[in-house]
Amino acid sequence: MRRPHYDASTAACTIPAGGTMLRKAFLTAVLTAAIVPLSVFAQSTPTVADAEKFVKDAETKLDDLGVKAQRAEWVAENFITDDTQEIAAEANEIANAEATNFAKQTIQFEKLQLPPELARKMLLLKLAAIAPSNPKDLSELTRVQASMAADYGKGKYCPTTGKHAGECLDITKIEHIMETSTDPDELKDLWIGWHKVGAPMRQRYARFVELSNNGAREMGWADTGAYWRAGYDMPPDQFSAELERLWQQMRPLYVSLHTYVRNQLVKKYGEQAVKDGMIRADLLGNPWAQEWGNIYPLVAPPTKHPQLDVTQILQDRKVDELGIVHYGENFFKSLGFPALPQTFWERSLFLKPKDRDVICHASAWDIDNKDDLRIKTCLQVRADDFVTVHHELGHNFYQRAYKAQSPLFENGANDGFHEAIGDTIALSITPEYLKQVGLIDTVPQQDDVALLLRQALDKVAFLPFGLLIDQWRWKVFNGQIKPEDYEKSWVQMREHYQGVYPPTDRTEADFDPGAKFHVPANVPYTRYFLARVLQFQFYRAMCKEAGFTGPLHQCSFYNNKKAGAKLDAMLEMGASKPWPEELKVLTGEDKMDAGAMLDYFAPLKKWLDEQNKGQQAGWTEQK
Ligand code: X8Z
Ligand code: ZN
Repeated sequence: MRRPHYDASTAACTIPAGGTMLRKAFLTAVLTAAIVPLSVFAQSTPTVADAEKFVKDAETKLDDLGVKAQRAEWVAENFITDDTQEIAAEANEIANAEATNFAKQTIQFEKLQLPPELARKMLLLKLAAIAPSNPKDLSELTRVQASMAADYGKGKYCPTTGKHAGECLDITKIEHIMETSTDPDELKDLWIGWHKVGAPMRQRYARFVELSNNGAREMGWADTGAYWRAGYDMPPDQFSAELERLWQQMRPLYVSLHTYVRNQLVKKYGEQAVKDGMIRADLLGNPWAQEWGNIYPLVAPPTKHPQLDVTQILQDRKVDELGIVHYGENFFKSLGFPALPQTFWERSLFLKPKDRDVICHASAWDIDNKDDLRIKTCLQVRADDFVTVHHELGHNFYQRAYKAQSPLFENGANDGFHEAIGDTIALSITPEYLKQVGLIDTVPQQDDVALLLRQALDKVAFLPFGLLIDQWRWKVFNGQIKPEDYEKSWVQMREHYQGVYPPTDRTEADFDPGAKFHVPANVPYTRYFLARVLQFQFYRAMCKEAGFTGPLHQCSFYNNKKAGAKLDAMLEMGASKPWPEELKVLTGEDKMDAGAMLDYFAPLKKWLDEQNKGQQAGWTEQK
């Protein structure tokens, strides 16, 4: 059972309105009257046959109704109006209520010894949703969520001075300017301007937290964060410890990169780029400082062999936005996956419409849980979008690979898996690959350090960001962070994990978390942290399957059917088994391990540490 995803299906990014009250896209449009009374099996002790029937009914109903809600959501995100929001909110509300009702009923079967497959379905059903049972609360929760998501989608900054005075810039335009601008005043202005989108959400977010927690508690979870952490086939505390273990494995690499980039930025911008060893957040080529690849030209090592510039190559070859999607599809086909259905090309949204607001944040959908695959993006011809298209298609090909599973298993092994598939493929976009597909004529002499630095700016720089969003939200949900400290704690966590600071003083009138899509859209974020780790594990395994023996970062498994088959073997399992078992199918390992990522970047780490010699690494946080 999927849900709209922000790209991912079900498990992947989920959508605003119904949002992540529902773990899957079980949206339904069914009437409350159809809900089975909780006491249905209360009179007699239920049997395994009762459990089977119960699960089957739930799957049928939720899957069927989910499709309707997905359609409503698709329209709402493609045409943001009060009416479409309301229609989607209604559908999501019914779906959530229904799924929660089924989840609650699973308790009746807890004492039964069920066969493994049925037991897993029961577990997944229990994790399906956390809608509050009070209809007034549910209605308010759904609408608060929908309105925050819509406000984000409609968000614009209209500068009154400077180069863009008189224009109104949406996030796609702001990202685009911040990608290449090296004017610190312009960058600061855009950063501040975009972050204004968050402030009006502040109170609604606090209310959302309250209502969402009510739902979670009714279901027996300590709070919404605990519910989120329960989806990883291990006790929630163990999951937190796993994250910490992975982060500690990679933190030294991050600190080395941070130190190097900081020094280069000081050379470029002077002391205004740093404070107590931290980097000013607007100078990193991205509104959230989450990926830094765009500032590669500012930090590039001196080399005779300049790094390939994918944006330039695409533009030179006159590849348009749709062309980028064809390159993505072609890669999957080269691995043995069948072509996307014709409807994908007819029904997807590839470009930002000129005449209306849409939710531009890239997402992948599987509207009918069968073949109605789509993506929704506002593509531009640039390197970032080349990778994003592979990312999105990874969701679509995963969805299709597990479509033969029964509805509760139509999902990723966990949400980090769903986020990692397309990125795994994109790691194979090497210079050799670009030549193979005719985007360059000859493979230039390569400087490994340059290539790895370009990759690290996106992949490694992202790690603390990928971690901190939910570290913040988990504390918000469990009450350790109170509404009156939302902004202060956010700034502190950005400093603590990333070592970046805002270009201007922030106060509790601000709400910077609201300026990052996944917060108003209520999409959990730890999945992206996991995906950064997993994609290197998947990639290493596929390279091995393809018989590649050189340095990991030079591997491309393009055109390798054996590697494709190995990947498919895991994808088609969907959520039918605990993720460690599925990881084993592809990699032979049953633990998440940052070792593959560290191997990949090993030559860079050595080089960075040489460059950083004599420099003070790290930073001092403000208290
Ligand atoms: O949201 C996404 C995808 C959709 S699941 C475009 N990503 C995260 C982000 O943009 O913040 C992919 C990388 C991280
Ligand atoms: Zn995604």
